[in-house]
Amino acid sequence: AVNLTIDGVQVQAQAGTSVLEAAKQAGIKIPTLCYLEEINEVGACRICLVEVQGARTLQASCVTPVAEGMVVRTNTPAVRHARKLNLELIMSNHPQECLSCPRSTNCELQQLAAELGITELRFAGEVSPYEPDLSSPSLVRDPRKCILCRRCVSVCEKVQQVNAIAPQERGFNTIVAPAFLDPLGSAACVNCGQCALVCPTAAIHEKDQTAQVWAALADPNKHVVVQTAPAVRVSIGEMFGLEPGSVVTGQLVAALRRLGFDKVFDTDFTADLTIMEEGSELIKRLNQGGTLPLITSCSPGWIKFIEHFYPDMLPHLSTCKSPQQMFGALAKTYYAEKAGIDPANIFVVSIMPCTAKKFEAGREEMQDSGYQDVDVALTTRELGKMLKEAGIDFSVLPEENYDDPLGISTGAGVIFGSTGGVMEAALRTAYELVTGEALPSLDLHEVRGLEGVKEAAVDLKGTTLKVAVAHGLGNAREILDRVVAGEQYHFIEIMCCPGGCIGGGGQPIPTNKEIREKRSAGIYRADLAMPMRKSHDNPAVQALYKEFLGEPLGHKSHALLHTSYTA
Ligand code: HC0
Repeated sequence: AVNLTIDGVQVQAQAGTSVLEAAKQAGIKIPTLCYLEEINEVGACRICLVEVQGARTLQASCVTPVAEGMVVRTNTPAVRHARKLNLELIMSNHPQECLSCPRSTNCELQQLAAELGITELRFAGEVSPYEPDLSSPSLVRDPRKCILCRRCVSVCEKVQQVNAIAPQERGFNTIVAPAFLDPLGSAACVNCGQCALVCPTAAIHEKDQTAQVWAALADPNKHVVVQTAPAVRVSIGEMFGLEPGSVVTGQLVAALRRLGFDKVFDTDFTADLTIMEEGSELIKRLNQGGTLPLITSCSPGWIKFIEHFYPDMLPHLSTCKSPQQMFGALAKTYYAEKAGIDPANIFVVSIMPCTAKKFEAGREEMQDSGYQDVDVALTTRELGKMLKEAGIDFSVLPEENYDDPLGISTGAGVIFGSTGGVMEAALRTAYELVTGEALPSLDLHEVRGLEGVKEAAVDLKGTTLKVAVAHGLGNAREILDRVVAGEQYHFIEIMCCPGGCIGGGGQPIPTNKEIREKRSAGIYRADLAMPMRKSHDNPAVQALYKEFLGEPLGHKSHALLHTSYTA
């Protein structure tokens, strides 16, 4: 350990720790802006400056390692003056649009300006020459609001290993953008939105589609149905001051009803259905031969990633559409028939923790009902905004139940929202289908948790199924490379975002490791509280097969619930 003094306090820290982290451990808060623990430690913004005795200049504490005998001061007139000046310079070319900005009241720049006591704009400078980029189906890049902190670049490069954006040009013209300043919509961006999640300002945010939903809700000719993704029920509460991971399923249903949706359904229903289809596909590939390992296909950022970067591995993907898309296809066929409503008048809205779901909903293949299966996919954040606009006080809502039949689900559907959940749900069903016996324990702890790559071997009474789980595309690469190198697996779950959907790019800001852990714990609590925890026990799914689909992988399933991929 290294001994140093920070603001007169004796501090011990591990060698290699930054002064910023050492101060934090000692209870001393140094303000930061570009810093993102373990992801973006670049010293770009110069807000975390401190005085280090003996150094000629102030030092950026996020990139200055502790040293034996170091004497640090974090709160001197020189430090305060320099931080403030640096922030004023960052603000000098920032649009003064706080009142109408999508990140207003949840902007780190705004908050920091308040914390550092900036009360006037002394340097109204030249502004950015770039226009917002609206080309992506999922995300809006607004370079005018970019403070060049590099957080988005680092998360795209290091966590997702996609490298869709990087700093381009020089000096005042520096811009974070795809290579050759291509529009984001034609770059190899997978729409995951992890950039939007870490952006301190509104330089990258989701494409706001709330106006389309308001319009549909106000249209008397439209029958507007909504589905809620598994991960939204453990995060939406955060937008109303609740603890991350609070399970608010019933309040979410009540809130959506008050917004005016005609039916409130659940993506968990089609998550259960996915298990029936994908489980059957796995068993078929195991028994009759077929490309193994089978890899899950429900995460649209992951799908775009494999299409761009590993196209020769596409035969490994399950042909199952994601639960969001299965829902859309069934809402405009099965449900339309059952309810006697013309599918042309049904408007399907999804509430997703995800920005890539917007892209997925617009994919050309996703029209098997004869219409665009899902009309609009909103993020958790967009729903939060709509509820606020409608004056719905989320925290005092009663708990209500989903509508029948597309709102009935099991705990297996809920756990889709956390990394490892699809695998665990699939094994709960596959084990029974193969062995004819119930799993000794429904909880598969080996595939839970936030470790990047998880592996397990499951004994199916005679056959050992080797499975793996990855979340975050950097980890996906690692597992794909293992497969290419000849490692044998039968079944792999890949989710695009760190933590799975609970850490999705459309989730409330902030989303960090600690918050992901709390949301994940919420998911497993919600699973435990469900009366049924295995997808094949879902009576609404059983009825769907009996009344409409026939059997898993049957003719109708093939037409409505399965898809193909583009290299
Ligand atoms: Fe997910 Fe899904 S679990 S991708 O992580 O499979 O977004 O929450 O809705 O579709 O169900 C996201 C979350 C979903 C889908 C489901 C899957």
